Amino acid sequence: MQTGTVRAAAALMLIAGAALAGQDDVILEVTGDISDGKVALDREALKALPETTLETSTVVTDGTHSFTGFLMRDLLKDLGAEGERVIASALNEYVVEIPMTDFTEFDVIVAYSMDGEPLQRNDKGPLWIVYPRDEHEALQDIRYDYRWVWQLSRLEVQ
Ligand SMILES: Nc1nc2c(c(=O)[nH]1)N[C@H]1C(S)=C(S)[C@@H](COP(=O)(O)O)O[C@H]1N2
Ligand SMILES: [Mo]
Repeated sequence: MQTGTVRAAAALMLIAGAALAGQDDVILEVTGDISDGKVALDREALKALPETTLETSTVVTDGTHSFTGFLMRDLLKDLGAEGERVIASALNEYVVEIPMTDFTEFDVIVAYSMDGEPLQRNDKGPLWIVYPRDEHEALQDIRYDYRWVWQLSRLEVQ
């Protein structure tokens, strides 16, 4: 991937922001140890990242589902993130700390769709951190279940 794709999209958003207020809703804010200190990303900026799909079961749904989104490590690389951990926060005030190594060891995705349908705010959306739980026995553990943040709205790199 071309480094900086999301950063460029975020900069464009800032320029267009005033004119398009309300239309290009920010769905993810990233702060902390990243190149620009703080970025606000809308759906379009996130779609600039390579799309990836993951088939997995979850602890909160029946059967397996197909999740589409982008790799967490692609986003973090694009933003120039450097750190040991990411603090992920959700719309419902849920907060959890995730070690950076999760994203290098596993293909953890940030999903915006499930079974081809955009994730809705009232049902785990707009973004949901999804681990490839069926591919790795190590991930079938409560320690990782905590990190499947749904209604994800903010990442703080530390
Ligand atoms: N946004 C958000 N994500 C969350 C949570 C939450 O309360 N809010 N709970 C976490 C926990 S503690 C677990 S075990 C899994 C499954 O949560 P559940 O068993 O409460 O449904 O989702 C995780 N993601
Ligand atoms: Mo939990």
